[in-house]
Amino acid sequence: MRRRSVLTLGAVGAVAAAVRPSDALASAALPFPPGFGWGAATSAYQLEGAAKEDGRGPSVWDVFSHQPGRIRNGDTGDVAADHYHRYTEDLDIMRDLGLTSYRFSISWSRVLPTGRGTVNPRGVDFYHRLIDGLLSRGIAPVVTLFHWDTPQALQELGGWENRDCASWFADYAHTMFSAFGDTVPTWLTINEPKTVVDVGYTAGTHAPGKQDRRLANVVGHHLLLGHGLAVQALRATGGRSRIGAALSLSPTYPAADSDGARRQAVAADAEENRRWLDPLLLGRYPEDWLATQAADAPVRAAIKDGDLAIIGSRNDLLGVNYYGPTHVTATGSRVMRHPTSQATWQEIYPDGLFDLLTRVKRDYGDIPVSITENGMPTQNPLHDQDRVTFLRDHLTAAHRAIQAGVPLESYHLWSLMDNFEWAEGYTQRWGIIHVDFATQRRTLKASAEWYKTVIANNGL
Ligand code: GCO
Repeated sequence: MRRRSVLTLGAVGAVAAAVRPSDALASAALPFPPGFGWGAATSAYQLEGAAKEDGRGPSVWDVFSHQPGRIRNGDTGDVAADHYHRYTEDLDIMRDLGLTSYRFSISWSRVLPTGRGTVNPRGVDFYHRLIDGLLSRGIAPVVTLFHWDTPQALQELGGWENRDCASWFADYAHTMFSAFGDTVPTWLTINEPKTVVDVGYTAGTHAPGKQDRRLANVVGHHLLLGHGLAVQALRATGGRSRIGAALSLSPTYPAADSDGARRQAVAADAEENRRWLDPLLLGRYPEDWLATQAADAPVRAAIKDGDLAIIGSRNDLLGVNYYGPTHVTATGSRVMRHPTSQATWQEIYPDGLFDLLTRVKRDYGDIPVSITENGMPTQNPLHDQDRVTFLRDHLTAAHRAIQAGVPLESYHLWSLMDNFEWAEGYTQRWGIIHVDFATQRRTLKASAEWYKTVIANNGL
């Protein structure tokens, strides 16, 4: 059944290249709404390289990746996919794929080398060229302001542990809103604050490499505060751009048919999802999550009067990064119930995306949703049929969510091309474009050819 549908799509794709998208649309068995955004996502440190060029300052990831033992094989993002120099070629690849949306992030320390104060015009110019190159190819820029790369100069002042970082971030955001104005239709403030908290500050395997859960939760609050202040800064410009955050969300399920497991799944939902969604979209922390914080937990003191009104400033959209579900036993242990990928933390469960999207609508109303990341790594270099299956199954789930009334407006797979996968270095390839890191040669994988057809047909 699956094999057959791939073959059918392949045949349609060959024809679709020669016809207008509206003609092709009729041939999709699962058509997406007209104007649906077909995208791919990347982030600055993972893709750009040029770490020391044109006045860029270091970020926490430059420092962390150069510490011995932090990254597999001692890899760093110094060169990465060299996108800083090859962005024109990359823009042409995006156009040839037919992308209508591209999510990337701005390197804060490229535009503000010490995080605040003097702007680096050469850094700003790079993003002008990138944005103009997207617009001239009919691709809508979706721009993330913070994808984990805190300027090192600010880290030395405490980074996100310091409440002032929220204001530094809002000032940086304001500088970007002024520089790019309405050429950026969609801004995303913070990417996956959960990962900063859980991996950067608790496990310590991401920058800045701390292992302090209490401090981590303070960081989480300050990230949310920075988000809210940036939303307010955008509103103050009077521009037409929209703004939201990109959250990594994971539907939680009891791993057993017992009251204990069901209770633990609710607790895990508070930790995984509601502690981020509720402040952003409802202007409050969930009571059950707050109850897990000890009376002397520093996060309690970090939450000041008025913060939640700022954090809960109206968002125009919600960015959802979906990689898989969470299953919890009666004792609160996390267990896997579905196949994984080369990323051993990942559980592949497409129906979880349907559950997640319909849940957002049910509990948070009709806020427009963009899938800002979804994907898997595979060791198949070019013939990545496993990724094609993954993408098709998740897009099918997304389509079902749209049928159920979820205002889903766009989909960005992770990732446009192979890149620096954080602590895994270059050992995990997440792209639909293969990058030979020795030559920087780009080659379309089977998944890229497949996605091109999906886009041409505006559906599966
Ligand atoms: C994320 C990340 C990406 C990762 C991807 C795969 O926001 O988690 O944005 O940077 O590369 O998720 O792990």
